[in-house]
Amino acid sequence: MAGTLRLVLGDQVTPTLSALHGLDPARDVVLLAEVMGECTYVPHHRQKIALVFSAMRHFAAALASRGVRVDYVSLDDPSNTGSLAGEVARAVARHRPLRVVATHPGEWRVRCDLLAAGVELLADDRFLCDLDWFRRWAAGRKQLRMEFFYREMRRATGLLMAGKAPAGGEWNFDAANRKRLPSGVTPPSPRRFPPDAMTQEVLALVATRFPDGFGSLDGFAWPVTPEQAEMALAEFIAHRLPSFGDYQDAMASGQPFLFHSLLSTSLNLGLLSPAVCCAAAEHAWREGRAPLNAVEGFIRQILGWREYVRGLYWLRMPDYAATNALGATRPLPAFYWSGETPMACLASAIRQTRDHAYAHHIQRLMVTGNFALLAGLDPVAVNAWYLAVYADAFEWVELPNTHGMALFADGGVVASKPYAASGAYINRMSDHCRDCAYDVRESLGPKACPFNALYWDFIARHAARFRDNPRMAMPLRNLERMDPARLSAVRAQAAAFLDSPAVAAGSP
Ligand code: FAD
Ligand code: DLZ
Ligand code: SF4
Repeated sequence: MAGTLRLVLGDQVTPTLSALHGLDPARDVVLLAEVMGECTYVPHHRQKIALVFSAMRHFAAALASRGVRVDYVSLDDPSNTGSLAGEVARAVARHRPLRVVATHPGEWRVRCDLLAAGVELLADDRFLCDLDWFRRWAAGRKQLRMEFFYREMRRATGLLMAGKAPAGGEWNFDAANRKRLPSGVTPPSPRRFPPDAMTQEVLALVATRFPDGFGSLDGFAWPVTPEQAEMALAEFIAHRLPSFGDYQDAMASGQPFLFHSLLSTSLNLGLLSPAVCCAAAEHAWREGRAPLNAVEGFIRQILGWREYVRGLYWLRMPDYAATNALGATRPLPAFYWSGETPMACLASAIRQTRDHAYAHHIQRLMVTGNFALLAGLDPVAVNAWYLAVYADAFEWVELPNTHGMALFADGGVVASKPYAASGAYINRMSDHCRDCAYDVRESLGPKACPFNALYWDFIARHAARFRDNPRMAMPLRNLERMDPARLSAVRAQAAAFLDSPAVAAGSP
């Protein structure tokens, strides 16, 4: 008979995890389980499955080397039930523990399954803001704006503070962070980690069990241990953080990573702590190794956005996922899986997603997200796509970003206005339009950039809803100024495009 059975989930590979607090190596057992149900609830990118399994296996080996009793159920175990609840039940029968505990999972669905299986859930303390603090912050507020949450977090943590004032006199340097990548600038490549023997075994397993799954396994190079994640952080701080701010919103053909950190997988799996990332960035600024606009921009993403979306997810779920404020119902086009579209910006973002299980924020928000918003794609299908295709996607962080920020399906909880843009934005921030089959300057005719007609159709379709939103005053004024005959033609063009084979529905 065991003392406590301690379940560790795939995104909980953190040595200091609450589920491991007080572990008694003589009596307790740690359970990790690779299960088919978690691999198929959305059609995950194969690199994501491999990343989770490899991180779990490395974590299990590290625990075992410290003398911890680890019960590891592999996907190929003939007795594997295929579900986390099933594996907890089997492990209970094997070990007959006094209690079963786990750290609170990162998805509502898993929370329900574990509670139903009798697992005691402990708070997840791997974040900078605890959920009670967030609830108190949110209580009684009409609007839950990230910017105000972020300022509170700066004050609470002391990060980038000069006494009671923000360092540099401003809370937010976003206005300085919107540069296009100049031609001739090549960002330094991020540190990548070639698969070791354990990861190679996982890659072979995933290739065999998911032969037709979405995404390439070639070039898998994610950090899978805390040591690797720390090396990735150090490399980012030294070589790419200094330009992170300037080119944060830029996009460039053939440059999937630019100056981004690629740290989201390590943060979300728990290989790296958000406090360590923020402290390393602040330290670089205090030593004069990175400018304030870069460091503030990076810290805001982690201390602000990442903590904010987590608080919001747990505050609003499960109702949050069921909202559809803009009544969007169109199925997901096949090109979201294949990348086969003449729209160069979309093709680039989706092909890179297929190759690397990665796209940076502006690609997710202003290319694939913007298209989904303008075209009125069904939020359930879009949310499932984002949850599937990115190696860093776990519902607590994916859903508020997709449903709220990109799709405005929550009616304006996350975003104060929809992030809707015509082709002009994409042209300003990237070089994609140069090589596109469409002409970004045109809104009408066979060569016209589809984003243009879709944008005006979107604004016209939702004009009544946005009339009271001061942040939408400018596009609405421009809509009113438009010649009615031209507007009708533009809207007809948008409708014809949406009904054309170019956006026909499809699955992976
Ligand atoms: P960097 O640009 O280097 O940023 C540094 C870190 O800040 C990231 O590693 C991440 O941990 C954090 N961060 C940045 N922006 C956000 C944000 N909006 N919300 C939360 N954390 C943020 N991020 C995920 O981690 N998982 C997701 O499933 C996810 N889905 C998204 C879906 C959409 C539609 C959008 C618009 C954004 C999504 N994001 C998601 C946020 C962001 O795009 C990714 O965190 C980022 O692209 C990861 O790459 P990076 O590590 O190079 O980030
Ligand atoms: C994403 C994922 C995958 C692909 N596989 C597993 C698994 O086999 N076992 C596991 O414990 N977790 C897995 N995960 C993560 C879960 O789907 C889910 O996102 C987390 O449990 C939420 O905390
Ligand atoms: Fe994208 Fe339009 Fe530019 Fe083509 S012209 S790359 S579709 S924004």
